[in-house]
Amino acid sequence: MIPQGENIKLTVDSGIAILTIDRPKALNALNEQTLHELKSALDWLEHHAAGREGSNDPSKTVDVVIFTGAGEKSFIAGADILEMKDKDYQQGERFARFGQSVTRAMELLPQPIIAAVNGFALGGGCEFAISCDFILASENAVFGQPEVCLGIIPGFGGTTRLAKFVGLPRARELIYSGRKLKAQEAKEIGLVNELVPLAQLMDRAKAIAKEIQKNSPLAVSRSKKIMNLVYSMPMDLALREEAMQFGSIFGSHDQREGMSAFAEKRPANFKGE
Ligand code: DAK
Repeated sequence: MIPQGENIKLTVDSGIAILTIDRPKALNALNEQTLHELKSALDWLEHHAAGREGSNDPSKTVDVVIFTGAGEKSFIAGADILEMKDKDYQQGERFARFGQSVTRAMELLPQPIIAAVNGFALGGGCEFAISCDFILASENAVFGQPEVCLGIIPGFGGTTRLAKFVGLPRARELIYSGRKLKAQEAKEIGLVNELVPLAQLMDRAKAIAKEIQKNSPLAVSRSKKIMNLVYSMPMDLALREEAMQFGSIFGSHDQREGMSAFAEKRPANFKGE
């Protein structure tokens, strides 16, 4: 069964999953319950990647995930400030560690995740967006890391990941100032890949997902893995890993099929194996 939660909705259609944070009363802010529900949904998605054991039911195999917020105003308005405000040192650290494990699970998910940012992506919301593979945003989107305005620091990976999107000097400026930036500026500085009117956001995200879906799921997930490794490894080790992964994909069904299809001038039939 596809997992659902009080604050999370997960649907799967033709290999494209839509994972929605749905907590309208708090502009989709992430409380602990929502983080737990999100983690369960990610576990399920991981087990339903093409070629995984347990993914035998093709109607539930997932090639690409679209991650969004419910409604027209907010993607995720951050971690839940009201739930966080009375935490002590240990509770704060535990909360940050759990949130980090969820954002890390997103990076490690075999399938690409497209963030479809439909409004406020503040604090933890921005951190969840940058834990996706790339960001598509609506014209009303607003990004920011306003934690310092609340007397805290980014706790779900923002101090490490934001720089990967916008470069270290700009990440510093955004985190130290806590200022909010509108969608257009987010696009100009490379945080967002593409801007679309809100009404077209999900259609555009699905169109990109379909483009990705035409390719070998095995090759796409390996590419994702290597691109994330580059950030956690010295360059020489990352290149060695790339060469090993490149080599190990030879002999797979998808490699043989993709190259035979090219030679035979026909479309490839990939299996993710
Ligand atoms: N948490 C809880 N409730 C929130 C919320 C949030 N982050 N954001 C909005 N809400 C709630 C509001 O309290 C309000 O509830 P009611 O009063 O109706 O009950 C409802 O959502 C609607 O919000 P507003 O009335 O404020 O709506 P506006 O359109 O006027 O303003 C806004 C929208 C997004 C500009 C405003 O709500 C706002 O500034 N929200 C807070 C945004 C923010 O500062 N986000 C960053 C949160 S800090 C860490 C772990 C994680 C993190 C840090 C450390 N460790 C433990 C170390 C991450 C931190 C954050 O994400």
